[in-house]
Amino acid sequence: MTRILYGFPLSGNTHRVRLFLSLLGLDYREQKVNLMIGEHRHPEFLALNPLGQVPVLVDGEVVLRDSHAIVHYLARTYDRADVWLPREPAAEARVLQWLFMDANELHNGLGLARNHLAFGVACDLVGAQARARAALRVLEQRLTGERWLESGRPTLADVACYPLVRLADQAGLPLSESPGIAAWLTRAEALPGFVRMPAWTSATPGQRQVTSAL
Ligand SMILES: N[C@@H](CCC(=O)N[C@@H](CS)C(=O)NCC(=O)O)C(=O)O
Repeated sequence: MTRILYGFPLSGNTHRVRLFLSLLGLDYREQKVNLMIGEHRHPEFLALNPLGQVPVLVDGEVVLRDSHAIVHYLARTYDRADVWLPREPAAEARVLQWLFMDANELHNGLGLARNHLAFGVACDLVGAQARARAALRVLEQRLTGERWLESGRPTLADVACYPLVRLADQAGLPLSESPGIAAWLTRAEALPGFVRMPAWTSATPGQRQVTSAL
């Protein structure tokens, strides 16, 4: 079966899916959609995702957009032991809480601040960083005494939140005063199948240069 991840190396949303595919040990091919030159607005890509955003996963006949929907699909389809996403409704919803927090509070905080500082995308930086700090406080509180976000073991909650939190320094919010989060990132990076986000080492014309620590 053909499995293709359409994504971009610097995209945290793409990395969420790349990371989970790797943690599940699934084979796939990655097709780069170069956001810097507008490939996400080409008709062929818009046919896959009319929103013009990466990532998109093509899994045989199934075509899905949105990293959070994609990782949910992958968990339900390929994680037969329900290790990453519990079946019991309340336990499942507790994991999903973190996916939605990533898509809302973390994206609108860390994500927008990073887009501004790293890629020059206009935003209210002060507001975005304030939202990011509030979300990071919640994470730090949770991870002070807990090794993982839910269920006492690695779940989709950790996979969902990892990429943007790992990029916090690019949002102007280094994690030096968040020891719980820092230790959690280290634990996540030791998981079997963990893959790093592709490093960004060179400047793109017109963009502020960021040398990723990843
Ligand atoms: N909610 C979506 C957000 C996807 C998204 O914002 N992708 C960015 C890259 S990280 C993108 O494609 N931006 C291009 C654009 O919006 O023009 C997800 O989780 O996948």
